[in-house]
Amino acid sequence: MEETKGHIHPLTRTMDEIVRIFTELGFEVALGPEIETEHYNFDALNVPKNHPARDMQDTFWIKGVKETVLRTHTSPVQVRFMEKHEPPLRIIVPGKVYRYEATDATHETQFHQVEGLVVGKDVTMAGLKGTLESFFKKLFGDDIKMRMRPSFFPFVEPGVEIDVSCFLCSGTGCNVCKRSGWIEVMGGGMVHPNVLHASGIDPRKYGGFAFGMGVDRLVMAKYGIEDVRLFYSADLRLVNQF
Ligand code: 2NM
Repeated sequence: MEETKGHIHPLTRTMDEIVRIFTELGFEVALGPEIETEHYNFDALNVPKNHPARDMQDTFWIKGVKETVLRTHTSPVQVRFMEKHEPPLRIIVPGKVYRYEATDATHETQFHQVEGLVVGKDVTMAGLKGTLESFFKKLFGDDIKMRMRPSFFPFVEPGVEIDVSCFLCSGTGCNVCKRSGWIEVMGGGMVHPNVLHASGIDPRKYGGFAFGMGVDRLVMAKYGIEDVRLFYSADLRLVNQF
């Protein structure tokens, strides 16, 4: 055996590093169940009854257990946390999530997310931008640039997509950023009043921002891993490189 020492999987290492950085920024870690109810996974998050994400094709429904799913995002943990805690709150939720879709080089049915939530008085979009700028500088280095573009998610309004300048070519253009100089790494926005209300928080008194990122694709880009399925293939030629 060339290498007999055990070591931490690159996905776990990156998850741990992201959590450490947010902890330094004053966030608390919250965890919750991977098997969720339709209420916490969709209804409380302002996802309409007819939304395509609820389709059999996109969500794993638990057979024989009505209204029960494998969580499709970690946001239900945030709803559970808001129900139990008074603002101000600042949490980060790392964990596994599940989507029922065909598996290929860039799609797996199980992947990893880190989501964040800040609720309080005077919580603004500028606060979101500043928080994420600090985060990306700690993760990628001081030279990283960030930009926000308008987007839509049912649980936020307004919603944004967040790009960082390519951490591989510094924005000059490479394969990973498809010669654009930018990589889309996150979504976010101001928490929708319906979500605050469904979580027991008065949207007239408090506001919130939230954000979420998929970690698998980030690790793939960082290390040039071309197939997401390699992460769980049990092929030690992959893990032994790290
Ligand atoms: C995203 C994009 C936008 C989000 C919202 C919430 C909650 F629960 F507070 F409403 N958590 N995370 C959110 C918002 C996540 O991921 C792409």
